[in-house]
Amino acid sequence: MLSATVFLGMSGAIIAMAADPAATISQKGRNFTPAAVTVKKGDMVRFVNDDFYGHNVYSETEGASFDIGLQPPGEERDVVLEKLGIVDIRCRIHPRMRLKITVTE
Ligand SMILES: [Cu+2]
Repeated sequence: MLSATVFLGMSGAIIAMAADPAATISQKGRNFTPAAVTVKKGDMVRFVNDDFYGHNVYSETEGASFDIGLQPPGEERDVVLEKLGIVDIRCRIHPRMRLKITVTE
């Protein structure tokens, strides 16, 4: 009985993590596609690496900084944006990659 409860709890966590993203950004050909997107505060943004090499998405925007680390080809990473305004997003490996996310109420 106890193990069943634990199992259900874990299932709940997995379902929460698998929530649908408000926006999905593809990284392909050393570009973010789309290069600009608008989401609501608290929305999840999914980054997908559709290239044959790694990327490292990050932001140094004040109050919205994050770094998802080295992302191998084919992997997905999710980020929740909580700060209103424009979040400037780049890739540590490819400095010319630029993405602008506008977070609204
Ligand atoms: Cu990159």
